Amino acid sequence: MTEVAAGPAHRRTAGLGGAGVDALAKRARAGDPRAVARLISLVEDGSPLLREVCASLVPHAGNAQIVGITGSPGVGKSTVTSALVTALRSTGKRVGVLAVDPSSPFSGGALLGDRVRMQGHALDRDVYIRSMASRGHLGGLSWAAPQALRVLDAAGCDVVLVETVGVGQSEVEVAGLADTTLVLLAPGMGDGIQAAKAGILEIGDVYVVNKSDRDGADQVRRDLRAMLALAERPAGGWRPPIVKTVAGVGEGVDEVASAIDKHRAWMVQHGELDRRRRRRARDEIEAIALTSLRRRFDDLHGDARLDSLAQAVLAGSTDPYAAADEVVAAVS
Ligand SMILES: Nc1nc2c(ncn2[C@@H]2O[C@H](COP(=O)(O)OP(=O)(O)OP(=O)(O)O)[C@@H](O)[C@H]2O)c(=O)[nH]1
Ligand SMILES: [Mg+2]
Repeated sequence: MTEVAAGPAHRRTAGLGGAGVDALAKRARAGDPRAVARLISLVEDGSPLLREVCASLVPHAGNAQIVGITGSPGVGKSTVTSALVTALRSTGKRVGVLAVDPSSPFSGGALLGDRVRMQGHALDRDVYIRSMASRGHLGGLSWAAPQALRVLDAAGCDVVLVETVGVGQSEVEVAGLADTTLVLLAPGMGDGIQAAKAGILEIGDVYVVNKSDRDGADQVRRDLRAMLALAERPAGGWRPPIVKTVAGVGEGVDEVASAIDKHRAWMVQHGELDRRRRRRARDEIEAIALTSLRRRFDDLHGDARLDSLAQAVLAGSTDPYAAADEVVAAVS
């Protein structure tokens, strides 16, 4: 593993002009872990240099296979991720791991456990591991994660595993980032009910029943199979397999890797990979556009403008629609 850790923001960006960004991008493409780390820090910080970073990386990205890994807290995502890294490395692939925490405003602390768990890869130069918090960024995960993925992609990773930490919308969000989404469940966690509630029956391409050394794994699999049979999926579509694992000892992990490969082959054959990537590019453009409009609005003292428009609406001299038109015209 190459720990591409973060440093203080001012040190990360100091001395970086246009030429600096290009040189940095070039070094990252050559696989220099410090350059990769710095570029991801720029993403985390929402640096104004991101436009240049993005422009110089885009022509070199698009090769990595992005695999999202999601599931309830403690279900075994990091353990499965680490075991998958081992499986992928044994086939000579260069691997990136991005652990994202969309709910936490802090970077590092909450993910320390993951780093410890990943230490089996500590000496491997062909594994990049990075955790990233979205820090309440405007646009959040939808905005920052694609850019971090692009850095790892352009740095030559064949596969990038994205683990989301936290609960709530993150499951659905990670599915939007990935070519293939793994949904993990485990016995004894009430995961069957959670699956139905969180909408993960629609997002999984491969389901993994981890902790299969515990009682109840077969029941989880049966429940899941029954629920998947009822979930709405397009006819002739991909039928997600259910794989049992004991991730801590690597059991079933090769089957997971092979299910990921099969899903990829199916997507290529059916044009689904292109469709997903196009949808992702659309989402990214939309997120950047909305963020930039919002920023412009704030720069134009949107609050003060809103106050005076609100006064005008209350005084009856304009109506909310006309007032909104004025705001939109001011930022476009
Ligand atoms: N019995 C058993 N324990 C497991 C298995 N896989 C993981 N664990 C244990 O489950 C605990 C949680 O595993 P993690 O991999 O950290 O789970 P996670 O989903 O990444 O957790 P968060 O990132 O905190 O949401 C750890 O103590 C693991 O050792 C398994 O197959 N069987
Ligand atoms: Mg974890």
